[in-house]
Amino acid sequence: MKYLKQYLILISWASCLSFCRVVAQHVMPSDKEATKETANLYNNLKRLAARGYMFGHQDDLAYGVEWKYKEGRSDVKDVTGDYPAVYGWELGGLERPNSEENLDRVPFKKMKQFIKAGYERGGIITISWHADSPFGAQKGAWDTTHGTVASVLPGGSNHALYKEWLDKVASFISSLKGSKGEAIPVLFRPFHEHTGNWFWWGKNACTDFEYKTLWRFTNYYLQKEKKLHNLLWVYNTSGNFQTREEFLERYPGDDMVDVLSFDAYQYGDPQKEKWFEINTNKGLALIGEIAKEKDKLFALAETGYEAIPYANWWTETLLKAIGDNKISYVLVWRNHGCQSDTKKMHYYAPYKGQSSEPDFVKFYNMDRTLFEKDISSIKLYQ
Ligand code: BMA
Repeated sequence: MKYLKQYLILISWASCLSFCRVVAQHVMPSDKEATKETANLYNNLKRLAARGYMFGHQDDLAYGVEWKYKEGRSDVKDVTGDYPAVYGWELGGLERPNSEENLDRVPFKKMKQFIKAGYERGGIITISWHADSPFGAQKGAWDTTHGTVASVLPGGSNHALYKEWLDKVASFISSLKGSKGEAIPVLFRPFHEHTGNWFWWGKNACTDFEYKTLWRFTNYYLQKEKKLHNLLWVYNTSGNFQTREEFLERYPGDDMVDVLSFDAYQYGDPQKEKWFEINTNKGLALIGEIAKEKDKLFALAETGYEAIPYANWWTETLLKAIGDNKISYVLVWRNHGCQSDTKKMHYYAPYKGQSSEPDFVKFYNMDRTLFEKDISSIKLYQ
């Protein structure tokens, strides 16, 4: 009897300990009602960051340099034999009346299919939104008229219109379902690069308070009114901040953010000047510290070197820019190809035959860089 009691106590202690451990390990993202797959993704991404960072590419499955809408094709896959681990998609244009395609002419119907295909293979989905100015689509998101943010907030002249836009965003996101009918988790990155001066939500176009209110209202509306619980919220500045205060100036709050990030692009010749490498590395270290304190993820949400004119950019520059920072992912922008107006090449991932192809394969083969084959076996949603 005595032994039985001790045995029972031991068992209950052991199960309590393992229960506590499970509870301690499994934290909820900022949305306390997040779906199972979304919460799993959040927790698994935290563990994954210790092992390496995922590579992402914008519009990867839709088109590449000199091709469009070819089933299963991807410039990244043409070069490495593998898909990226993260797929970036863009909602800009969805807010327009009867809009069928986004600002980069990707039909929303096709985008949904690509998102499902990437998710079914175990990939991660991130979505940005270059929403038009509510005062008119002429300059799109690149309209810096003061007062625009204030106009979409409660009490503002465009508030009702803004809610209609959010209804469209919600309807798009809630249509993203996996094969078992589960909501596909999405890393949502609205109102990005807000420390820059080029969007209507940018630094000079609205006050810190207005920006935070825009974020908080959007989060509230999508989560509480539209009941979207499959979003991880990605806070994103441009790469121009120098201090943690600057990075956090418009931070809307831990209760509405899951990933800290910024965007930074390479310009000039990285062989002559190292500012991109140094600045990006410094910025990542800085937001990495904040992420650690706040127990959040962090990422280099957009980067690239337009047309990749330096053949070793991947291992000589980007790899060093990331350094030892335990980011979750790095995403390069879209492979548009030749721009009809400027006749300039606009692409950020190599394609078959592009001069940085061998170096990108080297980058692909590194232990710390994760592509689809690395992550699909880990089952990040379970
Ligand atoms: C920019 C460019 C544009 C594009 C926009 C939104 O960086 O690629 O051509 O329309 O992003 O995707």
